[in-house]
Amino acid sequence: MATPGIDLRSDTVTQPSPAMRQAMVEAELGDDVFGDDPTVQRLEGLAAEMLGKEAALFVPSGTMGNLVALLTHCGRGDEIIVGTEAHIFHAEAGGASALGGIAYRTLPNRPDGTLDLDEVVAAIRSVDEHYPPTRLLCIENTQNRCGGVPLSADYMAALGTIARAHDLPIHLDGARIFNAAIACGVPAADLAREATTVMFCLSKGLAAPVGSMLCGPRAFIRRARFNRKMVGGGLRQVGVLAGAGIVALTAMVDRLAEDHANARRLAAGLAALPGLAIDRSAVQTNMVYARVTQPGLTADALTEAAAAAGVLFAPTDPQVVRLVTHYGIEEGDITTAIERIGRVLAG
Ligand code: TLP
Repeated sequence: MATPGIDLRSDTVTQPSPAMRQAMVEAELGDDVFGDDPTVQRLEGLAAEMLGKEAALFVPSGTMGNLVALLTHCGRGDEIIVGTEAHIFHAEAGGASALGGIAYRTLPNRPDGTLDLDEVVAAIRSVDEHYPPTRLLCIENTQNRCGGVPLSADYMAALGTIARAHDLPIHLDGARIFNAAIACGVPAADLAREATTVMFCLSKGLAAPVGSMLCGPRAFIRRARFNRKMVGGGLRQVGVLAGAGIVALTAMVDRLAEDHANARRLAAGLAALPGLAIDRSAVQTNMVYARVTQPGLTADALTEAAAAAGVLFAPTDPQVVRLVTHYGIEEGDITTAIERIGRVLAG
């Protein structure tokens, strides 16, 4: 008998809820390139309001949202400050550089996901004909590769003080900003306050099938709309997706707390298994990173064996795997996943 798979590879694998499917069927549509789609307009208004920004733009993916933001903030030859573990630097195919001529000035993320504030100050270049102009500071919240850790409103405020003193805008990759908000117990707008622009994803823990939002000042979003068109992201009757996005924002935010509780359960269960090491203090949202310590076992080999046993997750480094909880994964699935992984490790 085939073992039903428990898919913990990412929160991107979520299926739309019944209410989302209903909203997609019923969405009132228009051609959004002409600015005619009322459902997209409602979603953009709602996103802007929830993030405390003037305006918002629907984009097909988080990667495109970040790219469009960077293309709108920066010109060719400009430099951005970004963490070495940031998705923008690590996992967006170098798009800002390849397509925008933008240089990355990287700073190491500390284990808690933050950038060291003194290092940020030191990385901001003075105006000099030898130097590429520092144009933007990028920060990620939650910080995915540091464990999905949330960065606090206090940290964001400290970063904002530095950025303002240097007249440097902040772009927030808030792919999972609502996970951060739930973990910190504050509204998402509080975490986005210091950022001029914020991108967040509807298609991850919020369970919409497709789509991300770029939020910021009205004039910025107008220019971003032009850049979205340039990179091929102008969509037509996209209210079919925006309808699901509205449900994501109105019905799916608070339930992220369940994913966080499931991640803590998963981390506790896996930490008790010989052959895995987990920093449980880093498990604050919906991600569990586990180091494979069993002699002779690699992350790839464990991933493959677990998949055969009906638990899917992903290697992120030669000895590290990532498991992500999300809508559709229940407490019982966590118990089953721990049992199955335990059996795999026991050989
Ligand atoms: N992250 C995906 C993979 O690309 C790694 C995942 O499974 O976590 N910012 C952050 C912080 C992200 O984690 C991601 C996707 C993105 C941006 C890009 O979003 P999409 O996949 O919609 O382009």
